[in-house]
Amino acid sequence: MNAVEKEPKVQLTGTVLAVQANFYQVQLDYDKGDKRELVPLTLLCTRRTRLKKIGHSVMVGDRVIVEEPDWAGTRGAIASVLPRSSLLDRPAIANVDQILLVFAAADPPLEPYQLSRFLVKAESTGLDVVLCLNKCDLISDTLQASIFERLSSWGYQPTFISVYNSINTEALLSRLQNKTTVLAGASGVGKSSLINKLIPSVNLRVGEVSGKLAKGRHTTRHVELFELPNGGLLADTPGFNQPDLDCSPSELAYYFPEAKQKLEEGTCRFGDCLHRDEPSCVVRGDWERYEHYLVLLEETLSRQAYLNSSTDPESTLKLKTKGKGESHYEPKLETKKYRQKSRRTQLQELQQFYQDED
Ligand SMILES: Nc1nc2c(ncn2[C@@H]2O[C@H](COP(=O)(O)OP(=O)(O)O)[C@@H](O)[C@H]2O)c(=O)[nH]1
Ligand SMILES: [Mg+2]
Ligand SMILES: [Zn+2]
Repeated sequence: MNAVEKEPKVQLTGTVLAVQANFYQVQLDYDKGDKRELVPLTLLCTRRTRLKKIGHSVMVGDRVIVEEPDWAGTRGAIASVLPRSSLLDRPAIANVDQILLVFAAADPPLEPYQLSRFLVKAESTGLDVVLCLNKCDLISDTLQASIFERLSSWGYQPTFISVYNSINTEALLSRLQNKTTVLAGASGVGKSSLINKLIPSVNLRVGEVSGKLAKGRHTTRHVELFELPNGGLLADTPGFNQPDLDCSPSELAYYFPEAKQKLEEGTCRFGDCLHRDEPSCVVRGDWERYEHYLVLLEETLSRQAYLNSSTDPESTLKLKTKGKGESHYEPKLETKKYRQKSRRTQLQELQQFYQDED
């Protein structure tokens, strides 16, 4: 008896744009002039059980191979996940090329320490960082020039944009073309407005504090990659004003471009110099953000001490962080889950901190 030859499986590659329950929205790679032109561009997919068995997760941004798409129903199954070139944890997105950090030039006023913190967090991912200052319609040319000069001394050349007046938004779009970009920045700077401007079909709500902050409870905000009109993908991030720093004390200086430059031009006497009061240090000095460095250094040191203590089962200490990197230890609560300060309390403390700064 002749074995019936099985038809080869149809395989396509694509990118996961969104994950909902057990379904994956996959944007198929699109080749003009190819018969794929006839294929619907996004497929709703399930994941092959084999992938589940080997515990391979499928996440937003993943490049995947989709098998046996059902042309009529626009369904398919993810058979495998291609190796990732990068992996962000919060939000969880694979294969990101760059971070677009958006802050406002005014309203809310540009807060140097907060901006620094976001910049350091962005740099710590190792991805390229693009800095934009929105709402430039609200400031004078003179102020704009002085902000530019100041941030240049930090090692950044910010692009001033105005979503309202369409200033530099086209130029920005070209920097996003054919790349996967994650948008980050404090609440209220105009991130949702910018996405709406760049991708009119998206229509996000504006002027809304998103996520946990607004609702005071845990709402799982799912990440989604939006398709840019000229190619490329863009993801928003949940609204938060103080990103967690999870880098080690010794690497922190490298996330300040102006300090990194000093480390490339010279060498500290001690290999493990933390650039505080060690003799013959090339980093310590009169650069504007040195103070930010010291504050963030304390935070990374506290975090490291906490991590070391919590891997020790005998430990009964728990790290408490108070605003500007002041940390101390308190006896750990008996419960497994650490009791966290409410977001509202954190926000109030933060606001208090900024008021104190003025
Ligand atoms: N003056 C001015 N206001 C803007 C601009 N872009 C956004 N806004 C306003 O800033 C506020 C916050 O915007 P939103 O997009 O929700 O910020 P998000 O929290 O970063 O997503 C809203 O009231 C917007 O209308 C701009 O270019 N200029
Ligand atoms: Mg928003
Ligand atoms: Zn040093």
